[in-house]
Amino acid sequence: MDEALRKELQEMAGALRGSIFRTICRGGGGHIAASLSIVEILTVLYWAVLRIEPRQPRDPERDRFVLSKGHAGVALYAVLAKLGFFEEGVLETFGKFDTVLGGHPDMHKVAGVEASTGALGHGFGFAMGQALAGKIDGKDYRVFALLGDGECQEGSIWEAALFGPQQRLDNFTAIIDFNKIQAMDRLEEIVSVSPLAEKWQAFGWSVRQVDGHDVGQLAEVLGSVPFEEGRPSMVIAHTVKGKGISFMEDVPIWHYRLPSAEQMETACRELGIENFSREQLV
Ligand SMILES: Cc1ncc(C[n+]2csc(CCOP(=O)(O)OP(=O)(O)O)c2C)c(N)n1
Repeated sequence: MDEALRKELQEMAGALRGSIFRTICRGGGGHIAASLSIVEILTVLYWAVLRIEPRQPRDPERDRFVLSKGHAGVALYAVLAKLGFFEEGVLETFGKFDTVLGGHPDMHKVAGVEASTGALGHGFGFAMGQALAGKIDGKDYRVFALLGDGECQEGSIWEAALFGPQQRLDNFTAIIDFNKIQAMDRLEEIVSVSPLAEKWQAFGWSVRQVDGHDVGQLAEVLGSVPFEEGRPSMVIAHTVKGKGISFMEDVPIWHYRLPSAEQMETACRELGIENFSREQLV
């Protein structure tokens, strides 16, 4: 990848982490580690892959992105605000009464949100329906969906996993945020999904694995879909839950939690946030 582009994407990812942190702290809580896990994936999708126009969020020709792990909605809000789907100031209403920015995203309230998600296991099939509709209508838009690894325990995921290859949905790409943690514990301690790549291959998907925090790898892989004609693509992105804040990285307890004043200070220093205080943020 061109060095200038790599730097630009990494800087954007850094700015988004700052935005996520501020939004959640100001709002009094949120799925912080789950949101930090997917920052590079969203950055590369929105700034290097998706064919979208923020001023025309319902353009029938647009590419679609569905955040199937809807509990990480704040990461999506940070992206949509940065791109101008809505004013950045709206982020300050997160966690407040009557906000349009719920803990889980609502497609009827927030421009740029393609599906109301949060009940795990449903966004994936919904997105696949959009891909099927695109095929039926003879459109050339692509559909992308981002899933959690714990979300892959849902039965509905495997129903859709059967359907995509049968329908030859090569306009559809799924990405799994493979951080090896689900909510407050490790996948291997709850219900293992291993071996993940082999499972998707066996279901007829064309699978690639990447470092989910390496913008270069992500851009190369997501920019080359479909991997095979006639098959849906699956990108297994190896990530670290809580990425970017040292004391949150790979620590399950940070699924949904507000840092203490001291932790906030550390996090702000690491994220390059200036002029902070717990009083200001919360
Ligand atoms: C159908 C359903 N069951 C339970 C939940 C509660 N829940 C929210 S996040 C989460 C963990 C999901 O794990 P994973 O997909 O790995 O996401 P991550 O922990 O990596 O953010 C659970 C069980 C939910 N949102 N939907």
